[in-house]
Amino acid sequence: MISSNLIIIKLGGSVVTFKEKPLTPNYEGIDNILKVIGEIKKNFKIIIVHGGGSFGHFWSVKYDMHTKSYPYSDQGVSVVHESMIKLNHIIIKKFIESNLKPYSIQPSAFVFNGAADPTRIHNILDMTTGNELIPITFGDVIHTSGNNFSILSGDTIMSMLCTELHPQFSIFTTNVDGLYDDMSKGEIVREIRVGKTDINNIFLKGETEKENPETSFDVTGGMKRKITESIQIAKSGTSTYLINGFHPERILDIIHDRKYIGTCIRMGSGS
Ligand code: IP8
Repeated sequence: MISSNLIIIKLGGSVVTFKEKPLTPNYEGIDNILKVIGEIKKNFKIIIVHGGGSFGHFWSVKYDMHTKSYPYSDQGVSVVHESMIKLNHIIIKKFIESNLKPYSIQPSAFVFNGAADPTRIHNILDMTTGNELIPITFGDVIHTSGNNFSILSGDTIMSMLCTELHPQFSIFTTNVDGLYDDMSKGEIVREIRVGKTDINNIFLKGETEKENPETSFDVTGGMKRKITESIQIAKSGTSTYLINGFHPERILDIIHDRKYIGTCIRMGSGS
């Protein structure tokens, strides 16, 4: 059953930071999205996930850490985690300044041994009921088992939350307008129907196109991971939208059922 007044939004690392400039937040990028979130808040419960951008990814590359569960260096684990706490703190402060009552949640509060705990996830939703809080979680390095840790992408967290909570809208913001089936023509795929659209070409482009800045300097898989997670979300009944976070008004276009620029990934049935 879809939760008709719930929206879960991923703030891409390439929107909230300057991805090619180590440890540099993009305050303007954050501010612009906040204005739109303020608008949405009038009618929706909101949960936010943000990515690592030039904070988490910068250090994950330096310490050679990836999504694979592995006994990475303790120093690397500490430093990557600290950088994500720092970025989260910057974003949380911005939300507070905008009177948007954020509540920061580390993913280790609801992910154990690499799997999400459904009860904890429902607790996150409960927090938004009857008050104005906006829970905000983020991609991070988390403990898996024994000495092992792994980088958990905010994209995977999106899928954990959405497949459990069934929001009306799941929206990924990135620094590109959507998915392209032909980068040279600059044409955006408006809709992918899971089970109907042949996604192989789109997958390959997302993985190999060097022109797509979202895919460089990224230990969690860039656009390809977004597609994989979006497909999981679509299969659970929620339509997912990939849009350009530097045009956050497109989120309003989507929720008001207006024409929008972006790619929608949804289940194959229907017209
Ligand atoms: O940017 C990655 O999260 P993502 C988090 O959402 C780290 O994939 C620590 C690199």
